[in-house]
Amino acid sequence: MKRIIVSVVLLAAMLTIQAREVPQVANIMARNTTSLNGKWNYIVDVQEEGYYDYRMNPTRWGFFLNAKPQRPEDLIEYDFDAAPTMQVPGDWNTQDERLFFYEGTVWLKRSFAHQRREGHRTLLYFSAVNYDTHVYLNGQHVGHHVGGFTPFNYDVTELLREGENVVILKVDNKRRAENVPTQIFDWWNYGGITRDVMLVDVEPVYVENYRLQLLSREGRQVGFSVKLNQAEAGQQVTLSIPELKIRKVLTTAADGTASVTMKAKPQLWTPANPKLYKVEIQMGQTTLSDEIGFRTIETRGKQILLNGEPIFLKGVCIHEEKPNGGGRANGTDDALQLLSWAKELGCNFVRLAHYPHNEYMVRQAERMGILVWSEIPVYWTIAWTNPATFDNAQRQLTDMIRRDQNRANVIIWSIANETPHSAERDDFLGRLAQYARSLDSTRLISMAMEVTSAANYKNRLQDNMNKYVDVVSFNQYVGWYRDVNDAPKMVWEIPYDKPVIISEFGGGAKYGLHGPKNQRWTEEFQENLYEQNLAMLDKIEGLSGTTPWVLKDFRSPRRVLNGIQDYYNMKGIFSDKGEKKKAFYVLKKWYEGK
Ligand code: GCB
Repeated sequence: MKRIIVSVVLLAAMLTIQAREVPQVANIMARNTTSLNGKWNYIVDVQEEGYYDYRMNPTRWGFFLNAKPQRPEDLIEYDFDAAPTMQVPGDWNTQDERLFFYEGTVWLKRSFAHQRREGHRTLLYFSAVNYDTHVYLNGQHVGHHVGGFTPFNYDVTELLREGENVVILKVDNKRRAENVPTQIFDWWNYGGITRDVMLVDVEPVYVENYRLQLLSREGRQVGFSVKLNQAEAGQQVTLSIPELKIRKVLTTAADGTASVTMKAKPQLWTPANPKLYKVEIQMGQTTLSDEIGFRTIETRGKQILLNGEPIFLKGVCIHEEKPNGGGRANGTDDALQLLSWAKELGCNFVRLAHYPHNEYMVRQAERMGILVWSEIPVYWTIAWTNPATFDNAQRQLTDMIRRDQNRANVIIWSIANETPHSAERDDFLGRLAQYARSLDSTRLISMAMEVTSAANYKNRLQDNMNKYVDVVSFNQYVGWYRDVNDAPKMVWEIPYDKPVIISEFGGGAKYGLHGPKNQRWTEEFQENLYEQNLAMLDKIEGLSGTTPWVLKDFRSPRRVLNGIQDYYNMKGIFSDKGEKKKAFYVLKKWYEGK
């Protein structure tokens, strides 16, 4: 009997010492955080012996225990503290040349000191880890997450110790058919903890997320809503926007939410005047600061209207990659570098391809007056009939929207890129589009489609997804995957009364390689391709924007031509080093006229 009681007590203790995943806390930059960035020890585990035993069953004695020999005769065949270190955030491919092409499991470990704060809770927050991640704290499994470009967090209060703590991640970036993205994609599969890691100090009841936006221009109606982490009634949340003389005290309902609509006359956010207001949201001892802009975005027939005025989106596609040799971009400096080039081109818009970029990028664009198309990596041949694949895509969509729903510059949520037509794909994407709209009905929904029929130079866009999108976008590669001389003969039929964005066009050139305009890979070839394409695009009825492919040359394992590509997709308007190719000037001039 005594043994049973002891076991029950032990079991109860084990059950309480647990961490759990909680919904993403928004506006991480304003939270009370302790950074866990810096040097992490890593062990490359090609056969995952730190996770599976020699019968391929998950082992209890895995690397997550961070075991150390206790006696001289003990056999432990790994030692994190003797292992090399890499910088976090950072991909592993560009930090260890042996890992340049590596796709598999790497274990990462870091120790940190912690002091408990009575009455507070602690979350362990990852801005993104690519791709499949198991998180352990002090030897305990905290959670498992899939998806490489969105934040996730765990309440680890009970697992934290006073003094030294050890966090260990098993990160696996193997490509798999059921993943999002799937097995094939035209960019580098950078693995690792690619964005910030931190501990977040919160009160037991905290503001999980909120939304503040202009509801209507005419009545100057501003809406604010807030959601707590718990269904707690009677909590007071105060919203202040000092410059607008707004101060509202809201009381939460039984479901832990509250909302209010108020009259306000803010200056509107525009690319020319990206006005942001200082906002404070206070509850209990905690105040969250933000900077928020007010604008409306809508469509009328084939026009996109920003603040009620038609706007032409002068854009460019961007991958989240650093210049000068690649590696995942992260942080304000990288964002500033990439976005300044887009500005130099004359852009007021960027397509952040092909996955949600880091939050610094979106916020920096907002400060610079650059509108954003944000997308999830539902790219090419997704496993349309696999329910887990759908759940994964839906989760990435949710986390992208939850993170950036207060950014005035984000105007388009895109749910897919160049997906092959089928009934299963239509079902998958249809559900995803409806879900996106249910989460956020205040932005436009789009996806990068393809033109499927092209007899006699007649290109007709036919896609069953047309009814789900607000903006009809499609990629076309006349001049690259088709003859450039076809351009003047092309006729484009887009049989939908919706605005049109050409979400990709372009072709490759090696910076500094010169020759006649019909010689592939020369700057002149790309220059001519841009001239022909821009003239052709000018004839498309309802054209509301373009995002040529792509701002700068970027690493891709699919681009193997020696001496020219060397594992770079060369369609950049800038080289990887930031040199301007001739096409830059053609596009810039065209944008000046728009
Ligand atoms: C596309 C894809 C993009 C590729 C590009 C290319 O259509 O959407 O991810 O990198 O073409 O260079 O072929």
